[in-house]
Amino acid sequence: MNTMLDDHVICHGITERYAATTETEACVEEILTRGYTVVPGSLDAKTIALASECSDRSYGMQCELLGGEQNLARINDANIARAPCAEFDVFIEIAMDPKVHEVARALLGKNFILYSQNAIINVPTTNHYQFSWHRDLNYQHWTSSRCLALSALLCIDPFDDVTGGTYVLPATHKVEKFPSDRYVLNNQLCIHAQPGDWILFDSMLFHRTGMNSSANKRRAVNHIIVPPFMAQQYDFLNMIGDRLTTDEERLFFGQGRSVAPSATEWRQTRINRL
Ligand SMILES: O=C(O)CCC(=O)C(=O)O
Repeated sequence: MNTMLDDHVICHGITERYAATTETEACVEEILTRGYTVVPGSLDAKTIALASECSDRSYGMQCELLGGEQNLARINDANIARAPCAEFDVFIEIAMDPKVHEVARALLGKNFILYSQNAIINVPTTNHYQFSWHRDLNYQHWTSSRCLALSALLCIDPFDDVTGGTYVLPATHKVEKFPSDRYVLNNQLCIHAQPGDWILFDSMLFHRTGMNSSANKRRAVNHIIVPPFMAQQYDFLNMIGDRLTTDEERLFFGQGRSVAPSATEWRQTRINRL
């Protein structure tokens, strides 16, 4: 028997295992097992640079619309651009990255929609509400055998110990309760990534934004992707329906998912489809 274990895997008493023969399968295995993975995206440097500029501009526009940044600070919502796709098309392109959709399809099945899209602007030495541990499906303290939602965080700037990567507690998507302080401090780890990478994670994984002690902003765009039985956080179709150009975009942003005004209209819609 070969006992050199560092570069190959031997096992016994095992009849079932993952194969991970494709990139997508490898991502899925990591998300199902430890709760997260990091993959290079499909977007070029020019698109990432545009997303960087547009995150800041979108946030500025939203502050103005809501009566100033101080009002967002009062609701713990400073330095987040919510649904930035409403202001800039580049965020529609980002939300449609085929690499992310392939993983979403493998985890959630053929039908999935966008629950939310938020740009997180991590300003040096400035508090951010996302510094606190949370699940993206807030207030939920139960687990499911299948992945219920996929979070897809596009890194716009470098993610490391100095800029404040994303901190995670591996495998906690499979544990109901939030762990003790002692467990958190011994087991938290900081994900490092490059601009253009996606951090993909089970939305039930406990995570937080890391404190930024660099000299520059650290930006990211988070997407929560869910099966269509879950209601969206924002009515994307209402906001950007007229700017969507393909059926795939329209379905992903929620076409056909609004609540039926009555049981008769619910039936009529189905009859009209025949
Ligand atoms: O900014 C990050 O690193 C994580 C963002 C986050 O926690 C969130 O959007 O829920």
